[in-house]
Amino acid sequence: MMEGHYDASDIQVLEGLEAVRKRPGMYIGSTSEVGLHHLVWEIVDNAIDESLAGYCDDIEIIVNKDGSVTVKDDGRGIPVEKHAKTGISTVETVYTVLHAGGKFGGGGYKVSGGLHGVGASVVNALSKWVEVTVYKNSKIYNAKFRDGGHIEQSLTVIGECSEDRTGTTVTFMPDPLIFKETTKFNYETLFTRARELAFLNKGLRIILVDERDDKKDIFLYEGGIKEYIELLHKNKTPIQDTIVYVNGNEKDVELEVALQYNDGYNSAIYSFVNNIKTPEGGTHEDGVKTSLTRVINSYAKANKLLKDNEEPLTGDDVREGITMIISAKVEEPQFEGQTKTKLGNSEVRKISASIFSQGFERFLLENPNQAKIIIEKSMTAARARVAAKRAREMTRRKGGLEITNYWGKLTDCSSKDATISEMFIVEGDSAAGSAKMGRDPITQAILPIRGKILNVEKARLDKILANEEIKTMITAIGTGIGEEFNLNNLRYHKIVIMTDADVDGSHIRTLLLTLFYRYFRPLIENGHIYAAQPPLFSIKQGKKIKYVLDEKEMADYLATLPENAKYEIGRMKGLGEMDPEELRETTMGIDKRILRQITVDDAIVADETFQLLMGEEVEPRRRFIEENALYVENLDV
Ligand code: 1YM
Repeated sequence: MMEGHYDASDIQVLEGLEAVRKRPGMYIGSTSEVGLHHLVWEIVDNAIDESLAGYCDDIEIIVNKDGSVTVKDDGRGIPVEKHAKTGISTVETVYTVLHAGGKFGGGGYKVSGGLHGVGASVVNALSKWVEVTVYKNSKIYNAKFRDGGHIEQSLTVIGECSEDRTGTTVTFMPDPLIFKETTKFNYETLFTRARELAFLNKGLRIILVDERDDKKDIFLYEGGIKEYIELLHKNKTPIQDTIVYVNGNEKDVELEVALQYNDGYNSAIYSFVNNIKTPEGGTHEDGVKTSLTRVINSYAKANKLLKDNEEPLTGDDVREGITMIISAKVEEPQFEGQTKTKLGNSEVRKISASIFSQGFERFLLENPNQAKIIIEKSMTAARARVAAKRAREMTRRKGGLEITNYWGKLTDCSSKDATISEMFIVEGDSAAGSAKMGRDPITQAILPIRGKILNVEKARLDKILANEEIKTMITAIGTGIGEEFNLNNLRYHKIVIMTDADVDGSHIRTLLLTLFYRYFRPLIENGHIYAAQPPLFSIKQGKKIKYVLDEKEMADYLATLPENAKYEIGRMKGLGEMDPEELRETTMGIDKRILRQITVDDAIVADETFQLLMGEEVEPRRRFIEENALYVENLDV
């Protein structure tokens, strides 16, 4: 706008307003139905500013029979004296000079959507006619404008009123030359925004009247946004019996937050700056969200609800099921983003976080039961998140594998050092029992696998993946599978398949190798998969026992003995019949055991075998299994 002195000649004034008529979209967004309704809010904004300044309690919005709209307030009334710069009354100046915010009045009062009456001249520019009436100084003042802001009647005293009667009444008729689509106001649209404004400005009464068909609504919320939450939760199931309400003031920023959790999983956050919706969020919203996460985490830790070794709750965790309204009042808001509905003022982030933290911390301390409900909700969300992630990791592979955080029958080792940790996948409960007792509990984990898996021989791999023990195994390995595979998350550098050297044993081994080959191939490629080799024979000489894997090894060993040596040959029982000592001595103890490291070639053979296993013919299947049973070769070091 022009600086310095200028007189308010009609010509000059109209130059400004003509600009608005030429490009209405620049001032009210569009000339559609949405733009039309902006006219109402521009005028209402001035009344709301007056209420924020503390001078107005009632605002009335009336849609008149002729289609015009009247907005009334009981504030101080727009100043009527001659304006120093324009030489005409302030009322006429406000309505005819296209001015920037803060140029009029004393400043220092809160601004709502429209900046300091800025919108009034825009409304005038886009109206067929406007009439402004001011009640002030026991007088009634009136000014009239026509066809985009031409002064029809300068501000004139048209009557008297009682001393305590003050306020401003504005009536305008939208210009059909501008609003070509429609000039008809929609009651529903007015209703929704009027109610929202009443929620956002507690204690302010907004009356909405439609003279076209006798409708009237009165909005007055002493609880403000707290009552808004109640409304939003009307058809939901809140899990708290109170609504969290925080408000405060810091360095020209005023913040109000109300929130409540429901039993759902979505989060509904509505944020506002100076009564304007900020669907793109911004610094006020960021500050509150960050502080919500931080305060909940520190409360959960301080109260031992969250252990030190547990992962902190994420923002999504603490926002699950939340309904929250954030309303900030900022002196000079900077709007950014695609639709200019994102608050950019960086200082607001810290201030919002600080105000909200203080109030919310206090709420949690004063309401431990509510705090517990909130923390539990967040922790459940965290658990669900972890489970969902695993499920996602699994299901991303073909075949719908579902997995929850499933540790099943795993007896884990106590070491968290993967490089020294081993997991034994053991066939049969009794063998697993011995293995548990014979193991080194620090480095060796035991996962029992029942023969029941055998029944899935005709099942597709994805069915096998749904098997409880397999699920546990996948969880225990920790890497995820398929695309999600991450070797860094491997929990055991040795995964040992420990099965009997019989048909069932080789069947299980085949199945597991196929699984590793298809879904965990890097584990094989990096040498993490082993087969345990329980010995077939024992050679006893007095107290000394030598275990050998097969006949050939036995023959080799016996050849080393003197001719007159006395010994006793025993045939080893199945894994399930060994006692813990035997198992440790022969198969598990790292000093004596023999492990066969599985190669990719082994796995390919197993995979082919698996294909065959899925075939219909029984005999070749059985033969194949027996022929492909894995034999002892490599000595583990
Ligand atoms: C129905 C619309 O415009 N009310 C209204 C507007 C103003 C004031 C009071 C007001 C403001 C100030 C001092 C001030 C406006 N004044 C101006 C300006 N209702 C409606 N009610 N006294 C009264 O800001 O200091 C612009 S709007 F600029 F003239 F002060």
